[in-house]
Amino acid sequence: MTTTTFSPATGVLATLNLLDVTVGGAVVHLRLNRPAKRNALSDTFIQQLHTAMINLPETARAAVISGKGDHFCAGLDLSELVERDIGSGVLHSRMWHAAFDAVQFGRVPVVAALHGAVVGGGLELASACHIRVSDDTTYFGLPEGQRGIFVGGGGSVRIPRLMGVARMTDLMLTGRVYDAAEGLAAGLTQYVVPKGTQLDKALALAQRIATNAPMSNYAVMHALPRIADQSQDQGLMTESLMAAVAESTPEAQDRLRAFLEGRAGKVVKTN
Ligand code: 1HE
Repeated sequence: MTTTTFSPATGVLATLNLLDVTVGGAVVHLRLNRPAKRNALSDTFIQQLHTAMINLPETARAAVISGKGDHFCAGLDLSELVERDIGSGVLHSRMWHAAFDAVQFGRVPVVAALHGAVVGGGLELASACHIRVSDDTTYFGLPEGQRGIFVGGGGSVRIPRLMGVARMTDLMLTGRVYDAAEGLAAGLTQYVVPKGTQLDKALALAQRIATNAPMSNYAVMHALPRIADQSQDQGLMTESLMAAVAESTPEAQDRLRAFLEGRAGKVVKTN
C-alpha cells in the first residue's frame, strides 16, 4: 500500500473530465475516467490524454496510468468510427499516434496499471507505456479483426516489439484472448499481482523510478528503443554518446561518489 498522499492536479490538468489526474510527490497518477463506457477512447479522450502528457507538472519524475471501473480500457470508441471517410481515418490514426508518442517519448517514464479488459486500443495505449503491471483479472485481446478494422494507435509498431509478430498475428486473426499469465509469458506485461493490487504495485514502481537520475530515465525512455531499431554499428555509436551524456551529469558524479564512499545502497533482489 502506498503511503504517499495524492492531491488533485491543478491548472490545465484539472480541466480534463475524461482523466482524473492526481499528484503525489514526484508521481503523477492519470486515471481513465469513463467507466460507464469501459474507458472506450473517444476522440476527445485521446486529445485529453495528449494534453495531459505534455502538461505534466515540472516536479513529475514518473507517471502511472490506470482505469476506473472494472476494466482498464475497451479500446477505440466504436460509436465514433461508423461514418469516418478515408481522409479522416488517416488523421484520426495520426492523432492517436501523436498522443501515444507523448506517452512513450514524453518527459517521464509511465507505468500502466492494468485490470480487466486491455483490448484493442487499450492494449495499444498499454504498449506505449514503459512498464505494464497486471492484476490477475487482466486479459489482452485485439478484436480489430472481428470489427472489420485494423490497429491504428501504433499497435502494429509497438505490440510486436513486446510479443513478436507471430503472437500478434494469432491474436488478430483468431480473436484469441490471453489471460494475465499468458500475457506475462508472452511479454505483454512485466508483472502479475493479485486482484486489485495492480495500482499499489504500479505506484510503488513509479516511486522507485522517480528516485533515479532523470538523465538515466531519459536515456532508457528515448535512447533504448531507438537503439533497438538501429543497426549494430549505429546502435553502438548512439549508446556511446548517450552514455557520455548521462555519466557527465553532476547527478551521476554525485551518485558514483556516494557509492564509492559507502553511502549508497547495494544491488539487492526485489520483486
Ligand atoms: C463501448 C466500447 C467500445 C464498451 N466503444 N462503446 N473494442 C472492442 O471491440 C471491445 C468492445 N467491448 C467489449 O468487448 C466489452 O464492452 C468489454 C469486454 C470491454 C466489457 O464488457 P462489459 O460486459 O463489462 O460491458 P458492456 O456491457 O459490453 O459495455 C458497457 C457499455 O460500454 C455499453 O454501452 P451502453 O450504453 O449499452 O451501456 C457498451 O456499448 C460500451 N462500450 N466498449 C464504444 N469499444 C485506433 S484503432 C483501435 C482499434 C480498436 O480499439 S478495436 C477494439 C474495440
